[in-house]
Amino acid sequence: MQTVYSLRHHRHHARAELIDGTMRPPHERPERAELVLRAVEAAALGPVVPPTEHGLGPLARVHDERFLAFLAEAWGEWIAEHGTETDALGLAWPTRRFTQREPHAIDGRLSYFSFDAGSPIMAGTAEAVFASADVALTGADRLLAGDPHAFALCRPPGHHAGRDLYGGYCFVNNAAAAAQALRDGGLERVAVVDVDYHHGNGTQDVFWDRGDVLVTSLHGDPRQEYPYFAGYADERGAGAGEDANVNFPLPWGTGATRWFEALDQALARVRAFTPEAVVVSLGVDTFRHDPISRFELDAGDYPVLGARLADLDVPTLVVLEGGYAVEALGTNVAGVLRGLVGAESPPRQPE
Ligand code: OKP
Ligand code: ZN
Repeated sequence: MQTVYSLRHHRHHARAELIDGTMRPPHERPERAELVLRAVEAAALGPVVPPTEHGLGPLARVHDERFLAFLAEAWGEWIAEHGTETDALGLAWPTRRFTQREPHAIDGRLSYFSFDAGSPIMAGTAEAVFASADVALTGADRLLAGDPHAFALCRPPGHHAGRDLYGGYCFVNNAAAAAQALRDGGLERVAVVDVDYHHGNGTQDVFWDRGDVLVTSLHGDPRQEYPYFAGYADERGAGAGEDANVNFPLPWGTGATRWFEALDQALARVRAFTPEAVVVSLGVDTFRHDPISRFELDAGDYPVLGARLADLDVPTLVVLEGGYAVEALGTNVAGVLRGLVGAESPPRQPE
């Protein structure tokens, strides 16, 4: 199994994150990808390769052109207004009864194209997020070339990014772009299995009215958990996409027994859909010790998850999303991948 990885993720490194009412060092930081890379290398799962450049074309299949233009321009406009000393962050959002017109000023555009204040933009953000998308698209290429598995070690993550909205540390929806690329590469039906702790609202948005891409997500109940305004079980898609969106909201404190019950229900829906490829949005923020999440999965549960995905017996692209317990992040991600490829335990490392 190939792992696709780009060093360009380092270009995105927020100074601080607005969380719990205060500016703190960000959870979503470059170290995350480095730790996952090291664990993947230690598990000897296969070669690590750089992405190939796909340009903006495949991203325009899942995002609005104006949104992509905004991402590319935002930093330049921000520094023209505010200088380079701060990250770019919106402040006022077009909620109920506000007009939905795109403003001209950068401060307004930041809010127009985002849904939270937790996703700062800085000098290298666009470069990093487009490289992250290239990582996912290169992973999709591996499946189209006939590989049974591939791992897209994406950073920044993507599953919160909608057609024209960023937020939740996500700017471009890597998994959605990959799923669309698989469709455009000739596959008829693609299923997304989002096991990140947070609802994949962006992926749901992109494929909402589409019957050719099934989107399933297991996540914290939106009544309790971010992103709060999506992820209910009655969100089932619309038009041709009716019943091709399947949400499994789960309460704080959900442990392995209940979580795997929901996973089995999701995978039953995936099987019934008979996809030609599966894209897994893999967040390991379901881990018991994750600092921003409240599920209770243990390290031993991740290889089991990988094995359940392998049981689908469909070409599978794993796309990295969240996971913030840095001491266990690499082990847990590598655990899923080991389960997926059928490696029972990690090879012993020479000291
Ligand atoms: C991104 B991904 C928690 C605040 C949450 C944003 C979380 C984004 C998660 N109290 N802030 O889905 O892992
Ligand atoms: Zn998450």
